[in-house]
Amino acid sequence: MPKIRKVLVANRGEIAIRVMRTCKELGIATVAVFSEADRSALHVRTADQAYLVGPPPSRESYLVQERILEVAKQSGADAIHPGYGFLSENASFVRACEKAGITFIGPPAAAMDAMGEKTRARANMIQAGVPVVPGSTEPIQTPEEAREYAQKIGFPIMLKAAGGGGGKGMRRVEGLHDFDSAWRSAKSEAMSSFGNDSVYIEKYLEKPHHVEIQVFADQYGNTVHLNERECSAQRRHQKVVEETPSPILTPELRAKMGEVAVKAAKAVNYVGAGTVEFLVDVHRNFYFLEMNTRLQVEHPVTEWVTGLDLVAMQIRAAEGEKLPLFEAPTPRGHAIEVRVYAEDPARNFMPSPGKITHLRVPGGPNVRDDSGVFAGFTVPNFYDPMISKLSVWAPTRAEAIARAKRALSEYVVKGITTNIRYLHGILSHPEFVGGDYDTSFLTREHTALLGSEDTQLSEVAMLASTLHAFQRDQKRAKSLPSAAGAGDTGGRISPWRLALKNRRR
Ligand code: MV4
Repeated sequence: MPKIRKVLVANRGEIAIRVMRTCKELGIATVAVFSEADRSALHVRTADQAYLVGPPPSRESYLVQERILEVAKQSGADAIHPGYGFLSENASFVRACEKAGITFIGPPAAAMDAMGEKTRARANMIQAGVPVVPGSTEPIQTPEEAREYAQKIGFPIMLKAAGGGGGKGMRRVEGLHDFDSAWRSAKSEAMSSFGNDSVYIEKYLEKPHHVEIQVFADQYGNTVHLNERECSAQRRHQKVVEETPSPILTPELRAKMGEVAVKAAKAVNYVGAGTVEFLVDVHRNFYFLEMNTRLQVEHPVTEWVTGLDLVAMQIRAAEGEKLPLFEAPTPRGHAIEVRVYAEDPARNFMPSPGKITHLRVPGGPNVRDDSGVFAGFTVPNFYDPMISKLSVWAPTRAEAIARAKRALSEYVVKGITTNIRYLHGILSHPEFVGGDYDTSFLTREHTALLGSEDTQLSEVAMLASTLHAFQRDQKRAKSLPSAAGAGDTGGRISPWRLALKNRRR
């Protein structure tokens, strides 16, 4: 199999840069694609070559398969890395790459097909002997049939869209009394999200953990797992904090879940990096939820504790190299990732795009910042508002939490609002520190995590004292026109400089 010499990265932001960094280390040339909103983006500057693919909306740029393939041919790229999101789990794009003679750095289309639809994935997993959440394998056709099935397995149940995951078209049903409205809304949301209104039923699991296993396979069927990531800190099905090892896993449970994840990947002839998601209940039973057939946002925590470069492994697997490891590496130390978003937690996490006027990025020992932005960059409002992933490593979980908080306290982003304080709040919350937080944590502790009245009041107090110092200094400046420190302002000191000079912390 020929070596890959030039990779087109069909993505933007931090993940495009992440992929290009490894390419450079491997001596592989890189091609960026960008939309009109991303002309000055960092991924464009990072690549050896860059091509405009269309207007800002991703439907008209990053998602246009024909255009991306055209750029691949024009630039002489022999492979495409899709990153995550966009075309990364699109089986028809994988087939189009194959037809065009370009290597898709990812799993085969058939593996994506086998895992894409939830009911099909469940049927495939049952066949393979992988435990799935108890429920139906086929979509349920009529509300009568559904009610009957629900009564058979017992309430509460979950109605889920067959078409796809991510919490869309999902409804908890307590009993017969709220069945009909849940049925209707699940169906209509499934239709608008996936263009498919099929719905099936699962037993509802109370307060589950979301634990996922990273798997990796070469083209010859050699498959390993690379341990888990605890991803229970989510809000509205968006992960906010991820860590590994999971504080709730024992070595025995890790080995068991890893073995099942490998079984799942082998059952669909998986190749490359993939993630098998599980729900873990209060009794520590685990159930297959879905498989993500791509490199994930949170892959850095796995890289921290295994020492592996997952992107390099993806490229090697795509080139047809044999997997160099045949059993799971023992996790070394602890890693935590927090996702920094351009959003305002106080305004219901509304996206806060705009120009970054000042930026200080954390550093120091065992701190990694995967970012797609820089000072002067305007965060577009067309895409996901995640601006960086901050990840840290330390020998123990407690030290990793302390390090992540220290790194967050160094982070300065001005011009836009971010969730940095909110992230600090999560890492300080006793439930997070205790390690047994489930998927209800962020929603349940929403108010506490928004910052106590105390911190809000202290902000007001700080503003008031700055204003007070400013007014006082203005008075002084008037009565003493040649105040000390003047000179460079033509005899008058800037009131701002005086206010800052006199401010006491
Ligand atoms: C569930 C569940 C409880 N019981 N299924 C949410 C996203 C989708 N991928 C699956 N999800 C859930 N499925 C049953 N049968 C609870 C969730 C869930 C959840 C799962 C993972 C991470 C965060 C979550 C937050 C709320 C609910």
